[in-house]
Amino acid sequence: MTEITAPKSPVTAEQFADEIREQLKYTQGVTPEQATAADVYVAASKAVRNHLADSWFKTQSDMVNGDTKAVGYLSAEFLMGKQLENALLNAGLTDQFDSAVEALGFQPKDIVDAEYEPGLGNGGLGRLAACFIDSLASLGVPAFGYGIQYKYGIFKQKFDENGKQVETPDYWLSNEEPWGHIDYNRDQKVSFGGEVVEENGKKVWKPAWSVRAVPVDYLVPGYKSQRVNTLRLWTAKSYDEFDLLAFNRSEYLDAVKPQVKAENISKILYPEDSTKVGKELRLEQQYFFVSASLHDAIRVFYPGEAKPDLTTFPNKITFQLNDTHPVIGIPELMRILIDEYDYDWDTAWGITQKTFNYTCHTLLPEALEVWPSSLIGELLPRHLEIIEKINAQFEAELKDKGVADETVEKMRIYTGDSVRMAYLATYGGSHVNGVAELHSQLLKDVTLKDFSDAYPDKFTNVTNGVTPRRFVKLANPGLSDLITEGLGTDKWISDLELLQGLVPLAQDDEFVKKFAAVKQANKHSFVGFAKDHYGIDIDENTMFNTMVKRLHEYKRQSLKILAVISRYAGIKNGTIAADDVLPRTVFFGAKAAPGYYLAKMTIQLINNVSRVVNNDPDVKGKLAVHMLPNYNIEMAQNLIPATELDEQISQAGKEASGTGNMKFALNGALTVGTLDGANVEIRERVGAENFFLFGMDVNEVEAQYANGYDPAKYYEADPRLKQAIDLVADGTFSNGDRNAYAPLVSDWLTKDWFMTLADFSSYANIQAQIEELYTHPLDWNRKAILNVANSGFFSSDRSIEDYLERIWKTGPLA
Ligand code: OAK
Repeated sequence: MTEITAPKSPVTAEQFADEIREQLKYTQGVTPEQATAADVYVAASKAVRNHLADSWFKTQSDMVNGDTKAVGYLSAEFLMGKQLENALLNAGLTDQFDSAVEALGFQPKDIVDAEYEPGLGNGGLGRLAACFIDSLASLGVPAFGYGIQYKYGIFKQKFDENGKQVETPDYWLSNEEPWGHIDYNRDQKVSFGGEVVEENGKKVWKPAWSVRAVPVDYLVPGYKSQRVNTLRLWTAKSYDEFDLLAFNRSEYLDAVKPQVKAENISKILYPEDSTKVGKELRLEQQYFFVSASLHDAIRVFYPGEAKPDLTTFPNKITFQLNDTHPVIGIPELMRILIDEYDYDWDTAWGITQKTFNYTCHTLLPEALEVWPSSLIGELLPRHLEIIEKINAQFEAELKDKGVADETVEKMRIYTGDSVRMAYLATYGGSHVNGVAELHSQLLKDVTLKDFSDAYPDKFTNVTNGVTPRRFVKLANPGLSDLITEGLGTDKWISDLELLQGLVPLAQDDEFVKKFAAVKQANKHSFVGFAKDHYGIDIDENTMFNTMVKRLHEYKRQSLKILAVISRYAGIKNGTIAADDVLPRTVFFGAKAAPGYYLAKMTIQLINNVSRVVNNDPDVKGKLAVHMLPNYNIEMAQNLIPATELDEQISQAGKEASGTGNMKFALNGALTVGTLDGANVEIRERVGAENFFLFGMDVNEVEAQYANGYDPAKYYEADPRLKQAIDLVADGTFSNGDRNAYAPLVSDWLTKDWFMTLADFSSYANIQAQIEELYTHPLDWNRKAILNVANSGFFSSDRSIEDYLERIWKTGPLA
């Protein structure tokens, strides 16, 4: 990692306290005596931001003046989590902050907790983007994250009295937000609609309406790197003030219509995750942020140049397309080059193809975006023409390569009716990557097979990672101190492979006991967190068993809840002997897309199983189930370090990677999981004997599909499964109402697309092995330590290094 000296200004705790006081007085307008925790949070955040400013300016000028290529990470989502604690850590100001706020009469934790978590992402894809920009800055690589500053983030989840998910809006900007800096002077115009005409032999787009894209800049400090990058999130503003004539006619709603239409673009994050969405507003959002970002990059790298030499553009910046959401950037860059800067098609294509790379984050066909041509034609008529031409060129190229006509037909980017964004991205960029070995292999073998046959060199893998700063150092201070003690250094925070040095300590009983004590302390603090946040009582002397992630059928929360029901029934009817029952607390956390019927019903079922189980004296002290509302980054940071057994139980071949799996392993949980996504690599690294594997692998799943899968067969074959499903069907978890879960039960018995039933027996059987090990705490904790020690590979720093080497071909600033 590059060490860069200056311009960081060291500060004492006293000076930092004065800076906070100053912010309170002169920007907040309160005296230190009047200040609340929320005031101090805002003041301290602004003080930290001020400390980062010089490094930020220096990073920008080094980037523009140096010859290191920058990275532009184009992503519709950045799920950042709370900022203050992370910024303090990375800026090296944690100790000063702690003393300063104490001097002001506050507890540091209360100040940090006063921050409202920004939820500008749905799940894995958005959180990965946040980990990546942390790692880019920490490695000293100049980078921009480009996205949207949604006014409303991912919905807040509550449960009604029947256990159903209720979504409430997340207006995260309702209080002062000290991190984003709105920059009205670096706005961009983004246009839509209208028509394309020919003028002097040139195509000219005459748009019908435009919005003003205004950047809101967030500083992204690297950990001990002295580099501060930029996360630039665009907000949409109207060019039209309200229509005074309409207003005077008392047509109040009409008067503000244009303004509302423009500002709607950045109003709300689509709450879908790996599910189908195809809405006009979403395409508007995508084009809005991508067009603004490309123009912004040209402005940044060719300041003041009216006729810049854009053939050098790919040497200045490489754009990573975070899934298909920003793929409209490919025709947009073509349009900019041809229409705005007069390049010919071939030159423009050369530049464009060199500029972009595409990461695919899914294996679900329905999550690969396909837009109706009619919609693109209406909203972006010039782009549709360009896409048609790209497609024609592509088909010709394939034919030249000798690809068979029927294969060319299957590969078309533009079918006449629709545009396949994943295909456009694959052809329009230099590289395509999946996010774990297995996923990248399946992309080549199945999802994008024809493309991989035609362009084998484009395809590569970059296994995901997570930032050790947020997910170990901040989330798990107890474990962090123990690791530092064990290794004799804290360098692991920026070089996570050093965790390997813990391997021998897994044989040192004293170390193992300390490790176990840290886990117990984390469980204890989670009990307090859960009491404060959810009002629930948890027994910390039970095994903490967690499944947190988005709710999706392929992730198979159903499998977990059916196993819980089976266990409940087994304890109640004595098939599981009382002495054999290992006390467990099962935690679920999951948001379902608001329109995803079966996913929402699964949440309702979990809540009602929880109600019945937790109130049944027969299982008291043996089994408890909690569906924790509103799973978010804060909950992850508290629950993951307290977890002993993690569930990664998706159907093999469906989870692209998973990143929760990495967070749990790094925090010393053991995993029960299938051979799916990055589980495969985690198991390889931590050792098969330290991972609870069950279920079918990809080939077995494929064979089942091919042979005509029949779930009912499995229902009949395993009495535990039959009993669990019967209890759902007979009203046990719905106050006797046999219809409540009928759609879910019927889906299990007749369709079960993700083969929950087929994997049930294997999953239920492995529980005995898990529990046996748990009754030997030293052995369990040895394995947990080996999980930590061998998971250094799953740092997002390593992922970024792989991107630099395999795709971006650039590196840190000098
Ligand atoms: C969201 C929308 C469309 C396509 C994919 C996603 C998504 O969130 N995918 C997830 O990305 C993560 C980061 O790569 C992976 O770890 C998850 O497996 C994947 O589901």
